[in-house]
Amino acid sequence: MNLLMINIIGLAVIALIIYWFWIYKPKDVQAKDQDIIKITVEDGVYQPSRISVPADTEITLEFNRKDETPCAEMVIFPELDISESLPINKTKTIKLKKLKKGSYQFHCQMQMYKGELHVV
Ligand SMILES: [Cu+2]
Repeated sequence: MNLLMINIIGLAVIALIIYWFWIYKPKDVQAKDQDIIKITVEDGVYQPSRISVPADTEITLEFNRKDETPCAEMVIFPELDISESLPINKTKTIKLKKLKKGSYQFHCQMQMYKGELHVV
């Protein structure tokens, strides 16, 4: 493999990383009052990772962790004082209180997994 090829591959990898971390924005999933939103924890992403919630409604999140790496073990909602460990291949239910308008992040302890609640 010559040097030019290596450079091109290197640039492609950098472009992919930039796309993944800064440009790629999945669409919001719309939740209604009393909805249960199932979130799969796998391959470095929460699926779905962006959830739109009407203000003053109560929804429940059900996390299903498939990623066995310790990275995925915790889910933390810093603004909501929620910090829960996620068992592997089991459902972890987190019932959210009524929220005021705003954005609330959730992530694993290293912030590799990231998600956001949009309360509107
Ligand atoms: Cu992590």
